[in-house]
Amino acid sequence: MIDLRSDTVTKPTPEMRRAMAEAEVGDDVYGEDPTVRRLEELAAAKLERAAALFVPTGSMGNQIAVHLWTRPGSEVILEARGHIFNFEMGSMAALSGALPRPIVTADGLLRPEQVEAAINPKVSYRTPTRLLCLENTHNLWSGLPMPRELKDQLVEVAHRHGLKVHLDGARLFNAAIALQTPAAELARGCDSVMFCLSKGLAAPVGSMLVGDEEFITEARRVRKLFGGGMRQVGVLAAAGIVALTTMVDRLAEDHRRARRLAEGLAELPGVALDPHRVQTNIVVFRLSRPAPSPDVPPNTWFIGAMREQGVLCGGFGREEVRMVTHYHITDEDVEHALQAARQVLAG
Ligand code: TLP
Repeated sequence: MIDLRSDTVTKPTPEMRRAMAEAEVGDDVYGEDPTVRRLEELAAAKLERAAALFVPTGSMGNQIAVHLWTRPGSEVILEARGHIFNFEMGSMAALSGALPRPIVTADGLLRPEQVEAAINPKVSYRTPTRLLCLENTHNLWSGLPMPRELKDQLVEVAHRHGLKVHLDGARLFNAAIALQTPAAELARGCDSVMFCLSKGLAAPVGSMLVGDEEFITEARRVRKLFGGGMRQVGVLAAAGIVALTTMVDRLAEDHRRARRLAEGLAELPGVALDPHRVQTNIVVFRLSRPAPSPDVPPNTWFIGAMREQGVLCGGFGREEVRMVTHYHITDEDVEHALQAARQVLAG
């Protein structure tokens, strides 16, 4: 099977497995795991921040930040197709009592004036707006990277109105490679940043939450509150260190393959896709033709037919299909997937 469902399916590299087997460990709830500490120092240094915290998942990292930057009954501004709003189980409401204020955009990029207009006035009879969440790269917008200049403008507006800014940088290093801008620059000004080790960087588990000392001290407390205090977790952190030190530069290969995939798909009948929008490792496109049976959503039909050809893809809504390139996807796999799509759409 050629698995294009997500870069989350990546398995640890041989070097990671070795590092995991040999990792020095201790009880991380007591702050005694030397490998976790090394990973946290490395992550903080990469983003030029004071401190970092190893968390089990990207979702937990995001939700710890939401919890710390909001109060029950306050609002969070985010892009309407963002992960925090769509794929985190309503946890902002369930865990923090916060209310999302989603903003619909035409291209996945929030504009400063849209954010400014969505901030409630500071009067006693309006819900306080406390947080702006950004996503770089933007998953559902075909992995769109957010340029540093736009991020700077958004941070400026948010801070001017007293909001905090959290960056969901699950794929921040993909953005850094695509924009040829250091990850630290893409994150600068954001009050907290989450990035994942377990996606394109191929570590089996784990994400990092990064910020200043005070934030990370509080984040450690909330991680325990959410049930994420882990013990001899250096075995996982060891893979994270290998991920951060050896797997970033090769992301360019995933981006090249995703672009090739997008260009091939865009030529097929029934595919609505602008390949120029694909700048990182995610290809999202709309199927503009109905399924053979009217009861089946077009993407469910397409995904099922692709599976029969040995290719796994993901779907959103009724019409959107997602294909993600990663460490295990070769040039031949891309050509095979294109051939499969050609057959499915011709038939
Ligand atoms: N994304 C997953 C699914 O949940 C959709 C994927 O396959 O892409 N932020 C962003 C932008 C993400 O894409 C994801 C995972 C997360 C946060 C959450 O990370 P995890 O899965 O570690 O909780």
